[in-house]
Amino acid sequence: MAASRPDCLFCKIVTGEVPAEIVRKGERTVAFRDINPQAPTHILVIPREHYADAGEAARAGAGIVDDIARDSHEVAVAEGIADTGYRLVFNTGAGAGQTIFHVHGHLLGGRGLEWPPG
Ligand code: DGP
Repeated sequence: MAASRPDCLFCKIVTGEVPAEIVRKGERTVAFRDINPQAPTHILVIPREHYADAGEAARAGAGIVDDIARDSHEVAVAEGIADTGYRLVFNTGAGAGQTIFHVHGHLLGGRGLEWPPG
């Protein structure tokens, strides 16, 4: 883990170097709308500090995954999708579709969500 990585797109969103539609700034996380939404509500919730993926964040033992889950729920309430149901997804590893290696929870809602996901 590094506090910030100069070559990381999501670290640059945290610092404001790269613009994003930010919906929540927390002490330990930042939430912003996904540039390529897969649902009416599609928000990415990321820690301010750099961890490559959910496994690395969990192993750090700093409560990062808890922070993401808690703050995602808060965003879901604010977005009005907590009552109808939402999905919080961590693509972990390239084989699972992870393309940005700064851990992020995908908060998806606002439509019916099928199971299993593709
Ligand atoms: P993943 O494939 O799980 O690593 O998800 C990465 C997500 O990041 C993907 O849904 C698209 C989103 N994304 C990529 N570049 C940007 C960007 O510059 N701004 C925003 N807001 N989202 C981005």
